[in-house]
Amino acid sequence: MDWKAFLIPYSKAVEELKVKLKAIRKEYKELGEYSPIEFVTGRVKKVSSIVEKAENKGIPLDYVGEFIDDIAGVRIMCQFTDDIYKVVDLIRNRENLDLKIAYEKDYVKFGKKSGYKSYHVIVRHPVQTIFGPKDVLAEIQIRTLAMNFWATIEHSINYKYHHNVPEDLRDRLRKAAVAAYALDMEMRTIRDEVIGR
Ligand code: 0O2
Ligand code: 0O2
Repeated sequence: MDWKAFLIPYSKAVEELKVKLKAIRKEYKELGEYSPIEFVTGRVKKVSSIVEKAENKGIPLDYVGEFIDDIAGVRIMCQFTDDIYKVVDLIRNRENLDLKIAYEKDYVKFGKKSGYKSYHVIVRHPVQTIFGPKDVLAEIQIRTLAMNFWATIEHSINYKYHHNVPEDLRDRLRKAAVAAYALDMEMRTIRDEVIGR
């Protein structure tokens, strides 16, 4: 497998999506309005992680482009939980214009067992290559700063323990996720009260 060539369209998709999403933030700022997007990051999945995920899911390497949807990954951070849904609507408004939505996963309303919360929109984003056009699957994760704080630390703990985090730590992480969500709710209430004053 020529990974270098395989990953070129994915890296283009990440760069292009980042530019487009950052442009949305810029537009709000230029209009002097509040932006539901705080900041945007992106990455192409490491080859070792692609291979590991393919092995775990029983996906032949020739099919990873079709069955692993987060080889191209973009992450949007928001200040408040309601911003997440505003951003989802902004993405939905682009349907059939410069992307197609493959499916969505609402881990904000329905958090994962680990405590993970985030909204995932899996899109097909067209990129132009020297071999012609290619539709690339990309995962857009939308989360609050508190959800990002939790997910970033949980991810590194998972990595440290090679995905075998002891039950007591997993339990504490679940409790920390509840605390992070409570913080999101409290910040939203404070914001609403400040606006109402
Ligand atoms: P600016 O001028 O800082 O606003 P890139 O290639 O740099 O566009 P990349 O490599 O995908 O982006 O991700 P990176 O470098 O981790 O971070 C992307 C953007 O998010 C950078 O801004 C960071 O400054 C910003 N960022 C990262 N963490 C935080 C954070 O905790 N809070 C805030 N507000 N911003 C953060 P840019 O795009 O380089 O531009
Ligand atoms: P990485 O290292 O971030 O690239 P599925 O078959 O749909 O149940 P899948 O394909 O893993 O499983 O999809 P899912 O669960 O929607 O997760 C996709 C991505 O969401 C993950 O990619 C993570 O980035 C993030 N994610 C999901 N669950 C968790 C969690 O419990 N903790 C943290 N920190 N992140 C999570 P990867 O490939 O797992 O990892």
